[in-house]
Amino acid sequence: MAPTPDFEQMWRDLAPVGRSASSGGYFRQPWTAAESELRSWFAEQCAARGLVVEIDGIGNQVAWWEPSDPRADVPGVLTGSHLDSVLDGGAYDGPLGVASALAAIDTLRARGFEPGRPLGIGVFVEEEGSRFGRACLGSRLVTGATTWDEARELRDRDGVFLADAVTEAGHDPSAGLLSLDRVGTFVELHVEQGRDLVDRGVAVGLASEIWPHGRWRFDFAGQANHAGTTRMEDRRDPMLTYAMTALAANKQARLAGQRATFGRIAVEPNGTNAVPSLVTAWLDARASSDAGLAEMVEAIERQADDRAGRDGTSLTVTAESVSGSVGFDAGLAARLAGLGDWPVIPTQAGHDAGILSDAGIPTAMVFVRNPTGVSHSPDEHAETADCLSGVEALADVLAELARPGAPT
Ligand code: HGY
Ligand code: MN
Ligand code: MN
Repeated sequence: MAPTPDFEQMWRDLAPVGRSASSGGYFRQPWTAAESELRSWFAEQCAARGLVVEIDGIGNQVAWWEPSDPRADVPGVLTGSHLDSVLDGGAYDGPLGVASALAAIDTLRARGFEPGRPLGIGVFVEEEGSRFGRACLGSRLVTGATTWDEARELRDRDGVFLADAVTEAGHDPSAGLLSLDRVGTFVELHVEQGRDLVDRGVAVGLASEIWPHGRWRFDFAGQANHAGTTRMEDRRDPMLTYAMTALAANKQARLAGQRATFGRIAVEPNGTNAVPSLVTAWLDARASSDAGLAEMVEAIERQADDRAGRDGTSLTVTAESVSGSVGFDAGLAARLAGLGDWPVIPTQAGHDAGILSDAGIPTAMVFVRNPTGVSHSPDEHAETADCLSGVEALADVLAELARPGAPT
């Protein structure tokens, strides 16, 4: 086999794909040219390593390193992550887990490791939900948490149906979805999206849990009118109701020690000299418990409703993507943490690992230090030395899970 690119070369090869010349951020939305280029890159890297790549009807991929002993067709170990990004996102969120998985297999081979069970790398599409609004859409479809009949009706900001975007990108949804039947354990390496590891002064950690989180669409309807001739007391201005709701959400989150963000808004008709008729805003809310999340969202909705009553506007709230709390397999986390004395820490970020864990697959996450904690931003960063420590840690984890005779 020809020499395969090491981690740093893979990272250099990925750097320009979908990168904005102005912001330096990434636009790797699913079923677009940039993300398709990454999907091809992954298939090439797997082929170069003799891994048999499978792609499903919507673009999810899995590649397996088969044990030389055919009797070892026992539940396999899957690692991997996603290649799509948020709008103007960072380089590491997603691709670090995929490049590290490829590099970890190279490391295991360099160590002379022979897997005692199938060892695979998976890449799930639309993890960010940045185009069709449903987080972890690829892994939800594969696990059945979302059905294709429901998902196909999702539309992006341009009104394109999911089914059309998938087929226009060259996939055939009727070909079906990946099967996870062979997967006994899933491990996702991910850049930490927070400051826990950097504050502890360590390069690698494991995940204990994912906070429950979700996305709610708030439609504030008012009355379009002239920005100049309409007296202030005669207005039914949905922008006002939205603005007060954004303030209320921020206050609720701060008071409760949770997280709430309105990061996306659409205004109709979006004219400078007109009171809007409609303001649509999306709330991203996250909390340390399912009850806390429900309580906070209810409080925000209640205050928005009250304000709408005073503004003469109306409000409709629609839950678009909700993910319950995830507690990763504690025994698995403890067993793996012992490999490197790694801390086991919570995260407020959603991951495909959470979806597979919800589907009953014992799952772990390996975090790599993020020196600033910044993520979902062109400023997202991880030091090369820490990325390489992550590769070594992932190789240790995969060796522990896939070695001959490893307990399932
Ligand atoms: O939004 C999230 O929690 C994750 O980064 N997809
Ligand atoms: Mn991610
Ligand atoms: Mn993300």
